[in-house]
Amino acid sequence: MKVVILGGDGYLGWPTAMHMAAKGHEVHVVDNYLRRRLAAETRSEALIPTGDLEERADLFHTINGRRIAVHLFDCTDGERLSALIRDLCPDALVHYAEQPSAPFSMRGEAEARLTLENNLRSTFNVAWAVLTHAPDCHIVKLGTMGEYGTPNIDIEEGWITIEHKGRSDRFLYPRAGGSLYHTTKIMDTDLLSFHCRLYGLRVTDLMQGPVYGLSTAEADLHPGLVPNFHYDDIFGTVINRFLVQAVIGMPLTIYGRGGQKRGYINIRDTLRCVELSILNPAAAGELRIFNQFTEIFSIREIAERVQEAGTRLGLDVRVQHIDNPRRELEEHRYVAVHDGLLGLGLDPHRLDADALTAMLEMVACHKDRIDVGRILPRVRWNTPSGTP
Ligand code: USQ
Repeated sequence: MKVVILGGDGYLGWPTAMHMAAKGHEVHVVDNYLRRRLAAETRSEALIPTGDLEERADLFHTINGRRIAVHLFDCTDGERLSALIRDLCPDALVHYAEQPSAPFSMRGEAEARLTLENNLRSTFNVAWAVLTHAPDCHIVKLGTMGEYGTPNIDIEEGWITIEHKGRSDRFLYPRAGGSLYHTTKIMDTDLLSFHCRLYGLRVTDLMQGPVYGLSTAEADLHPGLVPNFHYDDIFGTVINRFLVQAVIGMPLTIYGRGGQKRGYINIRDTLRCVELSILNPAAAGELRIFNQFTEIFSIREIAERVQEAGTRLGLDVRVQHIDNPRRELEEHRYVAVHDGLLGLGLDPHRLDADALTAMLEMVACHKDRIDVGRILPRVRWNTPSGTP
């Protein structure tokens, strides 16, 4: 298949590109290095420096023999994106080209505006480029479990049938984003839903939970192929942050009471989910939604597991509840269906002691690069300016 990956330089974009290329697909990546720029501006660079896309694609070619084509432009530029889709006419397009950080989007007006404009424009441009030049192309869009919020009823897989005054109909499941970033993802889903209903676009929207890990089959081939592993408060996700904290002997930062539950997924499973979605496309006119996570944990449970694994390695891992910089429920129900991808053949990796120990060992190899100054929360949700 011919696959275009937008946001191909990202934590998930680059590993997805290698995974799909290694499976024999023709892969094209697009990126404008927005996340690298934002990370540099907020002192949030990844733990392990990575080469730019051209360097990584060359390295991958030398090691694996397969080429990944690199296109450097901004997906908010509709003309550039349309021209690429017209020239390539891909079978599938994976859309990761978004500002991915909830804390960044809550930092202040400029960051909120950038998140809103970048995410919605890129999604709108994707819909139009595909409709105009490759209407059969299957769009695989990265959404987030955070679109649903933390409702007091079971979370269905994207859609819910509602009975009202003796009649029933099927609707998108109610959404309630906890940050502006999450809200842009809700708006993306609505945009795609509209274009599916009216013009027959085929879309799979993947509602993914926080991802963890830095090992994939291809990334493990060479240190220069590693994903952009962030551990700071802005771009780092919680498990990756806890691994780093454990390695440097800093107490694990549980925000508030730590009863916040989310659905987590190993980066290896993310790649498989995207591959399974591509191999089993949505029908024309269908907005298919999968909940992309494998296990649900509270923050307290994650901290306990990291502590256990760290103790195995002789680390002194402590846990500290700190003031929650976010506005979120700290104790709540979280029951979410996630059958779709399992039905397509996903065989999940578990967050067990062996997995955590292996990740701690990998992080420990880069201990000298860890900057303690970027770990504690620097953004607060409680004022529109993001300041404490
Ligand atoms: N948390 C802590 N301590 C920390 C960091 C986070 O207790 O040091 C808590 C947060 O308060 C939150 C939970 O961990 O309750 C998850 O936070 P996170 O930073 O791992 O994830 P989040 O900001 O929600 O965003 C990440 C990705 C985003 C993706 C989302 C999926 O950055 O792109 O959409 O996970 S979800 O969380 O399901 O919405």
